[in-house]
Amino acid sequence: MYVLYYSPGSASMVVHAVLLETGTLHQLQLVDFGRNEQHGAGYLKLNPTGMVPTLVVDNVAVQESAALVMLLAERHPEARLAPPAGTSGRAEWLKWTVHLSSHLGGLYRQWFYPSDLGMEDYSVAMRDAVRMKIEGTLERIDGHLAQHGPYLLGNAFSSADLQLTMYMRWARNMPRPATTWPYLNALALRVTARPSWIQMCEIEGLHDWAAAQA
Ligand SMILES: N[C@@H](CCC(=O)N[C@@H](CS)C(=O)NCC(=O)O)C(=O)O
Repeated sequence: MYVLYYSPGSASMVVHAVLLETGTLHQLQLVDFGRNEQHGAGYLKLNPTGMVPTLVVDNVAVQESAALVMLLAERHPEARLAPPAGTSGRAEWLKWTVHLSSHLGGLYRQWFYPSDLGMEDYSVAMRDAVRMKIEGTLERIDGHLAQHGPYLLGNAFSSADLQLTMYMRWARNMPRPATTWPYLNALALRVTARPSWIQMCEIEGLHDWAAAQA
Protein backbone atom coordinates (compact mmCIF):
# COMPACT_ATOMS: atom_id res chain seq x y z
CA MET A 1 0.00 0.00 0.00
CA TYR A 2 1.31 3.43 -0.94
CA VAL A 3 0.51 6.61 1.00
CA LEU A 4 0.70 9.85 -0.98
CA TYR A 5 1.11 13.10 0.93
CA TYR A 6 -0.41 15.65 -1.38
CA SER A 7 -1.85 19.10 -1.84
CA PRO A 8 -4.45 19.63 -4.61
CA GLY A 9 -2.99 20.87 -7.90
CA SER A 10 0.59 20.83 -6.65
CA ALA A 11 3.59 18.74 -7.73
CA SER A 12 1.92 15.75 -6.11
CA MET A 13 -0.75 15.67 -8.82
CA VAL A 14 1.47 13.84 -11.29
CA VAL A 15 2.26 11.16 -8.72
CA HIS A 16 -1.45 10.87 -7.96
CA ALA A 17 -2.23 10.46 -11.69
CA VAL A 18 0.54 7.86 -12.06
CA LEU A 19 -0.82 5.89 -9.09
CA LEU A 20 -4.24 5.90 -10.78
CA GLU A 21 -2.64 4.78 -14.06
CA THR A 22 -1.16 1.77 -12.29
CA GLY A 23 -4.47 0.89 -10.66
CA THR A 24 -2.60 0.07 -7.49
CA LEU A 25 -3.99 0.47 -3.97
CA HIS A 26 -3.03 3.79 -2.39
CA GLN A 27 -4.10 6.15 0.35
CA LEU A 28 -4.14 9.94 0.11
CA GLN A 29 -3.03 12.10 2.99
CA LEU A 30 -3.78 15.82 2.61
CA VAL A 31 -1.01 18.23 3.58
CA ASP A 32 -2.97 21.41 4.29
CA PHE A 33 -0.97 24.37 2.94
CA GLY A 34 -3.59 26.73 4.44
CA ARG A 35 -2.46 25.52 7.87
CA ASN A 36 1.21 25.43 6.81
CA GLU A 37 1.28 21.70 7.53
CA GLN A 38 4.12 21.21 5.05
CA HIS A 39 6.40 22.95 7.55
CA GLY A 40 5.07 21.19 10.63
CA ALA A 41 7.43 18.99 12.65
CA GLY A 42 5.51 15.81 11.80
CA TYR A 43 5.65 16.34 8.04
CA LEU A 44 9.27 17.54 8.07
CA LYS A 45 10.24 14.12 9.41
CA LEU A 46 8.85 12.63 6.18
CA ASN A 47 10.15 15.36 3.89
CA PRO A 48 12.79 17.72 5.30
CA THR A 49 12.36 20.09 2.33
CA GLY A 50 8.84 20.97 3.54
CA MET A 51 7.38 20.27 0.12
CA VAL A 52 4.94 17.82 -1.42
CA PRO A 53 4.87 15.18 -2.73
CA THR A 54 6.06 12.50 -0.39
CA LEU A 55 5.15 8.89 -1.11
CA VAL A 56 5.50 6.25 1.56
CA VAL A 57 6.64 3.09 -0.19
CA ASP A 58 7.01 -0.07 1.91
CA ASN A 59 7.11 2.13 5.03
CA VAL A 60 9.86 4.36 3.64
CA ALA A 61 9.17 8.02 2.78
CA VAL A 62 10.40 8.93 -0.71
CA GLN A 63 10.47 12.51 -2.05
CA GLU A 64 10.74 14.34 -5.40
CA SER A 65 7.97 14.00 -7.98
CA ALA A 66 10.25 12.88 -10.83
CA ALA A 67 11.89 10.18 -8.69
CA LEU A 68 8.44 8.97 -7.65
CA VAL A 69 7.20 8.84 -11.23
CA MET A 70 10.25 6.78 -12.22
CA LEU A 71 9.93 4.53 -9.19
CA LEU A 72 6.26 3.80 -9.87
CA ALA A 73 6.86 3.21 -13.59
CA GLU A 74 9.60 0.74 -12.63
CA ARG A 75 7.50 -1.04 -9.99
CA HIS A 76 4.45 -1.33 -12.25
CA PRO A 77 5.75 -2.19 -15.73
CA GLU A 78 2.31 -3.54 -16.70
CA ALA A 79 1.01 0.06 -16.67
CA ARG A 80 3.34 0.80 -19.60
CA LEU A 81 4.27 4.25 -18.38
CA ALA A 82 7.83 3.99 -19.66
CA PRO A 83 9.72 2.19 -22.40
CA PRO A 84 11.35 -0.93 -20.92
CA ALA A 85 14.98 -0.65 -19.80
CA GLY A 86 17.35 -1.41 -22.64
CA THR A 87 14.99 -0.21 -25.38
CA SER A 88 15.70 2.81 -27.54
CA GLY A 89 13.01 5.02 -26.00
CA ARG A 90 14.27 4.56 -22.44
CA ALA A 91 16.98 7.23 -22.61
CA GLU A 92 14.51 9.76 -24.03
CA TRP A 93 12.03 8.98 -21.26
CA LEU A 94 14.71 9.40 -18.59
CA LYS A 95 15.82 12.66 -20.17
CA TRP A 96 12.32 14.16 -20.33
CA THR A 97 11.41 13.02 -16.83
CA VAL A 98 14.48 14.68 -15.33
CA HIS A 99 14.46 17.71 -17.62
CA LEU A 100 10.83 18.58 -16.97
CA SER A 101 11.28 18.36 -13.23
CA SER A 102 14.68 19.98 -12.84
CA HIS A 103 14.41 22.63 -15.55
CA LEU A 104 10.74 23.49 -16.04
CA GLY A 105 9.75 22.56 -12.48
CA GLY A 106 12.69 24.59 -11.16
CA LEU A 107 11.56 27.63 -13.15
CA TYR A 108 8.00 27.36 -11.86
CA ARG A 109 9.38 27.08 -8.35
CA GLN A 110 11.16 30.40 -8.94
CA TRP A 111 8.00 31.94 -10.41
CA PHE A 112 5.73 30.91 -7.53
CA TYR A 113 8.15 31.15 -4.61
CA PRO A 114 10.18 34.39 -4.50
CA SER A 115 10.48 33.54 -0.80
CA ASP A 116 12.99 30.81 -1.78
CA LEU A 117 15.36 33.68 -2.59
CA GLY A 118 14.42 35.57 0.55
CA MET A 119 12.16 38.04 -1.30
CA GLU A 120 8.56 38.99 -0.70
CA ASP A 121 8.10 39.63 -4.41
CA TYR A 122 10.29 40.14 -7.46
CA SER A 123 11.10 43.29 -9.31
CA VAL A 124 9.37 43.58 -12.70
CA ALA A 125 12.67 42.77 -14.42
CA MET A 126 13.19 39.60 -12.39
CA ARG A 127 9.61 38.40 -12.93
CA ASP A 128 9.94 39.06 -16.67
CA ALA A 129 13.20 37.12 -16.78
CA VAL A 130 11.67 34.03 -15.14
CA ARG A 131 8.55 34.29 -17.32
CA MET A 132 10.67 34.46 -20.46
CA LYS A 133 12.62 31.36 -19.40
CA ILE A 134 9.37 29.44 -18.83
CA GLU A 135 7.94 30.59 -22.17
CA GLY A 136 11.21 29.76 -23.96
CA THR A 137 11.12 26.25 -22.52
CA LEU A 138 7.49 25.72 -23.54
CA GLU A 139 8.31 27.04 -27.01
CA ARG A 140 11.16 24.55 -27.36
CA ILE A 141 9.00 21.63 -26.18
CA ASP A 142 6.24 22.66 -28.58
CA GLY A 143 8.83 22.58 -31.38
CA HIS A 144 9.89 19.08 -30.30
CA LEU A 145 6.26 17.91 -30.37
CA ALA A 146 5.72 19.48 -33.80
CA GLN A 147 8.55 17.32 -35.14
CA HIS A 148 8.36 14.21 -33.02
CA GLY A 149 4.87 14.21 -31.37
CA PRO A 150 2.09 13.79 -30.64
CA TYR A 151 3.60 12.65 -27.30
CA LEU A 152 7.05 13.48 -25.95
CA LEU A 153 8.19 10.01 -27.00
CA GLY A 154 6.41 10.10 -30.36
CA ASN A 155 3.44 7.77 -30.73
CA ALA A 156 3.82 6.22 -27.30
CA PHE A 157 2.22 7.83 -24.26
CA SER A 158 4.44 7.83 -21.17
CA SER A 159 4.46 9.24 -17.63
CA ALA A 160 6.47 12.21 -18.96
CA ASP A 161 3.30 13.40 -20.74
CA LEU A 162 1.48 13.50 -17.40
CA GLN A 163 4.33 15.54 -15.96
CA LEU A 164 4.27 17.95 -18.89
CA THR A 165 0.50 18.39 -18.59
CA MET A 166 0.84 19.21 -14.90
CA TYR A 167 3.43 21.88 -15.71
CA MET A 168 1.20 23.22 -18.50
CA ARG A 169 -1.65 23.61 -16.03
CA TRP A 170 0.52 25.70 -13.76
CA ALA A 171 0.79 28.37 -16.48
CA ARG A 172 -2.99 28.80 -16.70
CA ASN A 173 -2.90 32.24 -15.03
CA MET A 174 0.39 33.37 -16.53
CA PRO A 175 0.53 36.06 -19.22
CA ARG A 176 0.89 33.34 -21.87
CA PRO A 177 -0.93 30.11 -20.91
CA ALA A 178 0.72 26.92 -22.17
CA THR A 179 -2.40 25.96 -24.14
CA THR A 180 -1.63 28.77 -26.61
CA TRP A 181 1.15 26.59 -28.08
CA PRO A 182 -0.62 24.33 -30.59
CA TYR A 183 1.31 21.08 -30.14
CA LEU A 184 1.37 21.42 -26.37
CA ASN A 185 -2.37 22.01 -26.44
CA ALA A 186 -2.88 18.92 -28.61
CA LEU A 187 -0.87 16.82 -26.14
CA ALA A 188 -2.86 18.21 -23.19
CA LEU A 189 -6.13 17.38 -24.96
CA ARG A 190 -5.05 13.73 -25.16
CA VAL A 191 -3.68 13.54 -21.63
CA THR A 192 -6.60 15.29 -19.93
CA ALA A 193 -8.98 12.83 -21.62
CA ARG A 194 -7.31 9.89 -19.85
CA PRO A 195 -9.34 8.29 -17.05
CA SER A 196 -6.40 8.77 -14.63
CA TRP A 197 -6.28 12.55 -15.22
CA ILE A 198 -10.07 12.90 -15.02
CA GLN A 199 -10.23 10.91 -11.78
CA MET A 200 -7.29 12.77 -10.25
CA CYS A 201 -8.98 16.14 -11.00
CA GLU A 202 -12.25 14.85 -9.58
CA ILE A 203 -10.62 13.71 -6.34
CA GLU A 204 -8.48 16.84 -5.96
CA GLY A 205 -11.34 19.16 -6.96
CA LEU A 206 -9.49 20.71 -9.90
CA HIS A 207 -11.95 22.11 -12.41
CA ASP A 208 -10.32 25.37 -13.42
CA TRP A 209 -8.29 24.36 -16.45
CA ALA A 210 -8.83 22.59 -19.75
CA ALA A 211 -7.01 22.39 -23.04
CA ALA A 212 -8.69 24.24 -25.90
CA GLN A 213 -10.83 21.95 -28.08
CA ALA A 214 -9.37 21.64 -31.57
N1 LIG B 1 11.28 19.34 -6.82
C1 LIG B 1 10.10 19.13 -6.02
C2 LIG B 1 9.32 20.42 -5.92
C3 LIG B 1 8.11 20.27 -5.06
C4 LIG B 1 7.40 21.59 -4.79
O1 LIG B 1 7.88 22.68 -5.14
N2 LIG B 1 6.23 21.47 -4.18
C5 LIG B 1 5.47 22.66 -3.83
C6 LIG B 1 4.04 22.56 -4.38
S1 LIG B 1 4.01 22.52 -6.13
C7 LIG B 1 5.34 22.76 -2.31
O2 LIG B 1 5.33 21.76 -1.62
N3 LIG B 1 5.19 23.99 -1.81
C8 LIG B 1 4.99 24.27 -0.42
C9 LIG B 1 6.10 25.11 0.14
O3 LIG B 1 7.16 25.24 -0.48
O4 LIG B 1 5.87 25.66 1.22
C10 LIG B 1 9.26 17.99 -6.64
O5 LIG B 1 9.10 17.99 -7.86
O6 LIG B 1 8.80 17.13 -5.88
